[in-house]
Amino acid sequence: MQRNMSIIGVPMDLGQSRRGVDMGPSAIRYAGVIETLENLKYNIADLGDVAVSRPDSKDNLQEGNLRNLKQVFECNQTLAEMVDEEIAEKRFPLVLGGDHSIAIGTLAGTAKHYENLGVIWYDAHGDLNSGETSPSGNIHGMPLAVSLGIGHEKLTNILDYAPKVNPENIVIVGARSLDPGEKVLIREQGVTVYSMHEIDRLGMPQVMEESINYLKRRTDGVHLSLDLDGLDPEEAPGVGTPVMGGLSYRESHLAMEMLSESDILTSAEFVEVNPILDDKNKTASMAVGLIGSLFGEKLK
Ligand code: 6HN
Ligand code: MN
Ligand code: MN
Ligand code: MN
Repeated sequence: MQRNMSIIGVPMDLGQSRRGVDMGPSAIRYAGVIETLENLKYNIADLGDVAVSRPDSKDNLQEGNLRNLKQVFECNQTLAEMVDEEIAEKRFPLVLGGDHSIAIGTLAGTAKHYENLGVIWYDAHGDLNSGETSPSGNIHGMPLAVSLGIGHEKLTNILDYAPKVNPENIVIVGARSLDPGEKVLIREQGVTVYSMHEIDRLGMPQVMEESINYLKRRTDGVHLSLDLDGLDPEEAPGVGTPVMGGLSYRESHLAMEMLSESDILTSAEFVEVNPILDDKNKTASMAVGLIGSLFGEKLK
């Protein structure tokens, strides 16, 4: 794993409807992410937060079925350029959200650098909607579809290329709330999904082993996009779209430890931490605990 790492905060809350997730990067920094990584001997450059513009009342808030498209696009464009530059300078990008719409920018900046980027999407949701299939109009439910080239052209074409990712290089882990259009897309495009059903049947060790081996065989870089709502909301309450019956903190730690051992990751992001809905910064602290395991913290 690359020892030089850049942290990029993205205080974005316009990709969904509940305020507070814009404070996610602060909460994760407050919970000690930099200290944790420095103790693990990474050279950290904290690049601060990407600017997110506010929609004013004159703006057309909804284009098609996409809420705040203009602001989400602008922020992701900037994020994509930053991620691109960090990778070009051989620094590992660690992006802190913010709602999951920011994966649009992270993946745009990342996928340029690989022939065949793999993606692990750790989430209760598939985030595979488009304006046509979305039940909410919230762009945080769309970033994975956007990376496949499906969705509004402004979003799919960031950095002037599309698609970013091959659907067969995507593995979703923890899904338990998929919309009808997302299920169709998963079948049609050959996305691999370990839903809670498979995780219950096989256990996390086998799920991660299969995922890692699969991606190792067919990709030349792997991005982890970890949505904290993949965890069970009883344990990680500080998220905007909680779904019961999720992954435990322990299972998630194991997943991170196995990823760390595999050494396949080339970029990562942790998203959807909402401190307003949290219980004493517990969810942000979990994010930092998981980041520690992901980057090599050992229990003994
Ligand atoms: N997330 N599938 C729902 C929608 O509105 O499209 C929920 C999306 C949640 C997105 O958690 O990042
Ligand atoms: Mn998500
Ligand atoms: Mn590529
Ligand atoms: Mn989610």
